[in-house]
Amino acid sequence: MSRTAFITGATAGIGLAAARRFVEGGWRVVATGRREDRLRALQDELGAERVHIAAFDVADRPAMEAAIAALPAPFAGIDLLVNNAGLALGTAVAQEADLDGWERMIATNVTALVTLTRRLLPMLIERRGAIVNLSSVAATYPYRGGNVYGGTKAFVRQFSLGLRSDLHGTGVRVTSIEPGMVETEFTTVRTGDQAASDAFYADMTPMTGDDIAETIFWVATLPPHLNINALELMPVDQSFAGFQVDRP
Ligand code: 8X3
Repeated sequence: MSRTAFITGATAGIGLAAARRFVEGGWRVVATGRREDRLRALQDELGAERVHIAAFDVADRPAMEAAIAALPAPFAGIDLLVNNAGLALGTAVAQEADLDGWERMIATNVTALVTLTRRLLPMLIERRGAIVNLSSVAATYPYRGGNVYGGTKAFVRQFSLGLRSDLHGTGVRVTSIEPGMVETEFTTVRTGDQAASDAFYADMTPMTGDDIAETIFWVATLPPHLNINALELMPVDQSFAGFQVDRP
């Protein structure tokens, strides 16, 4: 029997790659995101029998509720929630950062993620489903200018582990995926500057959305007695060594 994955942020990057990977693996996908034209293109590519699209901003709770209520029958039973939608805004140090950017990151990366999770949990428990949350290496390794972004991703990691505790005995699996550098729209969104993104990934080999999608698919299709609690990935060219010494 074909299973259904609900993937947020499916218009680009990891979410888009995951939608393709799950359909290729025989799943149905509910693909959500803000940009309807991109969702339509994805549905045209993969077929309406396999992909249901719902265009809404995850931070808009009434829109999220309406999209869930409107799921057509073949897509109404969710077996896997992939909480992928999220963003970084800005690289300024905390003392200079933009508060609106901070609020938006918290609204999307934290508030929307817990809201959607809470909303789908009864169904996921009923179906002995799974949750894959996209955290980041920034959850574990702080870096200059990472402040609130890193804080939101540490929340995602710890919330995932907390969910595991709460869901013990239900058969529901929960995983925190924590990637380092993945070349997607991530850095262009963060900096507002394609050239800055190109420079960030220059002269090294970053991971791709497909790399992470493959990992999510692997986690979701392991035998049901196995739970990957947390999984940290980096490109070989990236490392976490980063102490700074101030020598005035
Ligand atoms: C962001 C990871 O390493 O590009 O989630 O800052 S990194």
